[in-house]
Amino acid sequence: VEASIPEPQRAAWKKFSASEFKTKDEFEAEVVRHIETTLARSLFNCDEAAAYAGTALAFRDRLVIEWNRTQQQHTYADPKRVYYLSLEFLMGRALDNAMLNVGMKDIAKEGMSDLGFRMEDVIAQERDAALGNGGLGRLAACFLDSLATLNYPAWGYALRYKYGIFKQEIVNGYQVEVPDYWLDFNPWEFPRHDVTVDIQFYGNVRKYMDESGKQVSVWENGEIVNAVAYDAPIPGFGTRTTNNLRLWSSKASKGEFDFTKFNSGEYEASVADQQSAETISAVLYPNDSLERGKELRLKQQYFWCAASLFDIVRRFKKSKKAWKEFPNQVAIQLNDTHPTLAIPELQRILIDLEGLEWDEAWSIVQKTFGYTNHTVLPEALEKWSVPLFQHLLPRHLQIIYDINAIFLHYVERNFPKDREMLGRVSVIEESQPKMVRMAYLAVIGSHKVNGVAELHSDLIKTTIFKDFVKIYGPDKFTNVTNGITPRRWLHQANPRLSELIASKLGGYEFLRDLTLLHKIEAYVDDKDFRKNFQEIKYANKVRLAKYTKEVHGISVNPSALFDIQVKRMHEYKRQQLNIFGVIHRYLEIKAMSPEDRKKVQPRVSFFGGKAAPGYWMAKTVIHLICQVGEVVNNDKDIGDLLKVVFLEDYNVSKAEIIVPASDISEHISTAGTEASGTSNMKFVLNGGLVIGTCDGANIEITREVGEDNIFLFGVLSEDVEDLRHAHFYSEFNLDPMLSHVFETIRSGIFGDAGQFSALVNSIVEHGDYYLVSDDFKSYIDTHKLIDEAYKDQETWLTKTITSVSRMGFFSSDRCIDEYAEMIWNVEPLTPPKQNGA
Ligand code: RUG
Repeated sequence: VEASIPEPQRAAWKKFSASEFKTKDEFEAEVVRHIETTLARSLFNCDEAAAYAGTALAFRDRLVIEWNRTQQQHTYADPKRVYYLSLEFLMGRALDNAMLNVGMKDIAKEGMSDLGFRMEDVIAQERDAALGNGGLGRLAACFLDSLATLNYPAWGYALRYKYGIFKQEIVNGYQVEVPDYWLDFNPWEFPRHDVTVDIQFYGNVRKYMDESGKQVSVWENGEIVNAVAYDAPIPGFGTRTTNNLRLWSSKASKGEFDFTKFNSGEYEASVADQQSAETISAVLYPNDSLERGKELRLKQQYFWCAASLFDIVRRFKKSKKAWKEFPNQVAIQLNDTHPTLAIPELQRILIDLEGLEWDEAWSIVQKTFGYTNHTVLPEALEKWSVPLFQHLLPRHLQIIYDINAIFLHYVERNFPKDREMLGRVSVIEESQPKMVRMAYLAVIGSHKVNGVAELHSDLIKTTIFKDFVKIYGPDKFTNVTNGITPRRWLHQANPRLSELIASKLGGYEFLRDLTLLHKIEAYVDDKDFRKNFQEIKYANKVRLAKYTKEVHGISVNPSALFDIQVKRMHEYKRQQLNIFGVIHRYLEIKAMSPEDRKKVQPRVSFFGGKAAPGYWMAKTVIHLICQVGEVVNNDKDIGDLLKVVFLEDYNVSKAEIIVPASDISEHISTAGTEASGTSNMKFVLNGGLVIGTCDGANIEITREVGEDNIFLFGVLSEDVEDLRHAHFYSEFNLDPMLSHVFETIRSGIFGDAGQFSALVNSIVEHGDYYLVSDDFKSYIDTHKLIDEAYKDQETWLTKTITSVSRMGFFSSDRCIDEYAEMIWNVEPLTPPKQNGA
């Protein structure tokens, strides 16, 4: 490409080509230039928001230079690329991450101070990019960080929601949802109006024979909506590689509005098409692990898959390679079933638009896709009604029927004695109305299916995909245990701990190879190291205590044991077990003599998390937590012995304050329900211990840190079904301690008991599906052990240091290398050295 440009132009271009700032002065010059010219502000009216904007724009320029270079290198080398399709990317804030990843935070901090600002205040101005619900979206964000850090040629594809996950306000102890319009000022994105794709919905399919006698299908007469690309640079840590996250925004294809209608006075009708098109990417569905089958959601999924595949195919076609090379150039990972439509869409492109034969196309499709499953919960497995499909995506439904027919033929031939299997594995569920089972389609259309922790990957093979293991053999199914990026979850969230570790390991290489952490175990008895480690934990607790006072008006003592459960509110995650335990603790303290109270280990129980707006039971649990807090925190008998705090609007940037402050964190899902969990990893990496069930990644955390360094309790997953059965068919014996808790709730001391009756009755009358009663006693006993263990601060400290040193396995870099080798078959592409060719 370069050779086609005449030398004088090339020289002029190179001479004036943008270059990145390298010194503090150059940084300040960039910030001031942006504040004065891009933002039209001055020394006299530059507030913290403007200081943030100027700093972000200065860093954005830096990222863009590397981003352009990375993309040029990738275009030139044309390696196999990874495309990570995820409907959610819970990115959080970008500025701090950008500063740390390019290694310029210290310089920027000094520069900001010269200009009269504190870096913490500047960073705090940024709104979270909250395009996700919880673990699934945050995992995708950690993966982008690792992909760039490890120099993999990779793109993320998602939707550019106008409204991310709602902001949670707590009003009189109830959750209220407030829209999160985060795009007011977003310096991190670049609109690419030149990258606009036509996406079709509705219409009909016309079939005819062409001259060669081949049947041709044409999808026509549909409605067209435009997908406009918005790009965000993703910088790697300690590398020049800067990858791309492409977000699609929907726009009416007919221009801004209908002039004919406008001129005839029909003002509302004139903008109706525009509004209807823009609705597609307007809002993130706020359900975590729950699918509701709404037409707009299916529209979102197709809009995003079709735009992304168009883009991927266009990039491939530029290379002029044969179609059979497609899977050697392209690996597409489906993050959950949300992007499953990409499977029939690629098949449609190949057979209807590119003229390939079915079998050749299907072989390309299967080799291209990998599918990650994140749940075995039945309510989270996506199904779409056939009539809805027929209406919205008629050609895709035909293709799905054809995929299914060929698949069922195969099953019939290979399992002639198991007729029932056909009904069990069919992509089409024979219900009223018929439903398309997206998870089955994802399994059939992919070459690998993975779960996200060992137990979970075993469970999918014995439950939801049992028949598919028989059909395809066990090798199609694999495990990639989740991980987290140590850049955000250690270096950024806990800079002092990161610095302490670096001081012992001779630098920050551990942030690129987290297994190096094992070397700090050698310092577990080192007096200075221990003292520093403990001081850092205390300082982090002070930071959270300060936040709690400022935001919630609740004073907590940083010397108390900080017990934290922050995650989406869900019955399977069992925040109800936790709050019942807190009530039990409160009752116990109340019943004690003043002498006995002196022996009590003071505690603060922190909760945080959003409930899906329509999830009434989860909202009831939030309300109970708030009400218990009101009573306990104002009870003079209790003082600092127990405090209960509901941290409003839990999100990524708040997690960065909360996670480093825990002594204990709670990961207490009913065994077999939490696929992995990732906050468990974050807490341990930051020097907290875990109370948890034998579920998800808790099991591998135990294997790594050792049984002595984790507090496990509760029933095992293999016993869950029998216990559920027993609740209905044997006598239901409620633990007396739990009975007492329920009586207390019924007494009305936490407000109108009627509000909590469904919650209590779900346990005492409706089968206790989540086994709260079965686990209650061992949960309480384990907390007693924790209280005792915490009193011995020296042993506790040894446990925490040892655990941190053994967390190397849980880096998302390890996951990405596993995906690359086992599933994608891609290699890193190292960027040239600075100033190199
Ligand atoms: O609930 C799971 C978590 O256990 C897991 O750690 C996370 C990332 O793998 O994904 C969560 N998840 C599952 N979010 N949505 C679903 C179901 O669609």
